Amino acid sequence: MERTFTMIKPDGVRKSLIGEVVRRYENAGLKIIGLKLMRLSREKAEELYSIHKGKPFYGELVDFIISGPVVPMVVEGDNAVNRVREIMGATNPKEAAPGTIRGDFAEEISENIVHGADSTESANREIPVFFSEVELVER
Ligand code: IDP
Ligand code: MG
Repeated sequence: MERTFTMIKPDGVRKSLIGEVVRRYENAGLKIIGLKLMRLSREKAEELYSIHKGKPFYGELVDFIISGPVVPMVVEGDNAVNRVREIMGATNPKEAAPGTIRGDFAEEISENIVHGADSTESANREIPVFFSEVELVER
């Protein structure tokens, strides 16, 4: 059993895709064990995206992720990290396959609906940025 961190970005919330994203994870047999709706502080946004600091798109990325409410989630299941990444689709929506979240609902790389941890190491770093252990539910 593996845990991963995933988050609906402000564009996904704005487009009323909260239910759609959750449904796709649940339909794949993944379990939501933590979920909330919140607005990120700049500090939390910079912590989430610390590995991108210095890249040309970093400032735009942080400004965007704090531009509206987001839905951070912890998802559990066999191979959860890779399966969530597959359901999300490629980072650039222009390269994302139809049937993936980004392929179906996003147009621009800067607004691609969802975030997902890219490894178990990233998941283990990102989960505590958003959830304390008591907020994660055994089920
Ligand atoms: P990921 O979200 O698929 O893991 P990363 O490479 O980790 O992709 O980049 C984090 C986020 O930064 C992406 O989801 C995307 O929104 C944004 N991003 C990545 N590359 C670019 C770019 O070249 N221009 C603008 N935004 C970018
Ligand atoms: Mg990433």
